[in-house]
Amino acid sequence: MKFGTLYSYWSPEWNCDCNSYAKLIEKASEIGFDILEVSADHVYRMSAPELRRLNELSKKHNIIFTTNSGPAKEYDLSSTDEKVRQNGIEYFNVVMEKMVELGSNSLAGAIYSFWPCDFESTDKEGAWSRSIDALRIVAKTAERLGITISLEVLNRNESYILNTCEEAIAYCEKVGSPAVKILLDTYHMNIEEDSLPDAVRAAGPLLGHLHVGENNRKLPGMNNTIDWKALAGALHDIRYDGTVVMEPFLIAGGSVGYSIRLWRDLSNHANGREMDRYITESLRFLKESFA
Ligand SMILES: [Mn+2]
Repeated sequence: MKFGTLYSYWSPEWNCDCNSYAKLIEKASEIGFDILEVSADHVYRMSAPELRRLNELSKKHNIIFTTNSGPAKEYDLSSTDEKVRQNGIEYFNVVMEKMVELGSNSLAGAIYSFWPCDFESTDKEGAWSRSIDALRIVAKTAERLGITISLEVLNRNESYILNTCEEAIAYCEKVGSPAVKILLDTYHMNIEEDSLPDAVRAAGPLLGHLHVGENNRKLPGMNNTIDWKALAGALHDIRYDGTVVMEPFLIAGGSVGYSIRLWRDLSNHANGREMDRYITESLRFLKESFA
């Protein structure tokens, strides 16, 4: 297994330019991560020289990139508006072309719709039908480029389309592409699944990516609300040797706090050095738990 973190851990803002990513590659490597998870939207907006620079830096520091997408509503592959769906198909095609330049072969998130959902529409059957058709087109590009798309199962407050692993398995089977898999996230699973290990076992070879965090999105090991040993057992059972990425959110305020609905500090008012210590300890905990 390879371990990583989402880029946004240290900042209350989603914004991250090329120079900031360059620093994060070095930091992630120093801490001992294998992976830095970057934003698909940032990749979409980066120039060819920027993508090349980050690609070279990642090789120098032995970091691989996974690419995280919480698509804007204008790219909603489940939209009733055909123009919006087409816009989404074109968006993900560009994202994936640019991922190749960056050197990333894993696109993960709520690719089938937009995030966070505003629940203006909750026509699940219609959303499945439209997004499955659109995803089949996007999947062709993924297959051609050697990219895996992992669809994130989200809790009921963030989506109505895929809330459990069982739903995601049925959805993936309908898409029917070897490039389309499932992203399970312990934070969402803890709300929706009867059993986290059983969900992992059910996903089996369809598990393409794993997000880890405690019940309130603290770092793994910070409060042990998740039974990490049982989860590790299930990952072992399915012989998972893929990517495991933390999505910790400790800092309230800013655009990150707003999106995550974090209205209080979970970091114990940590400074930068303490934030580094927390995540270093969490990585050690995770590697020990999953070994
Ligand atoms: Mn997640």
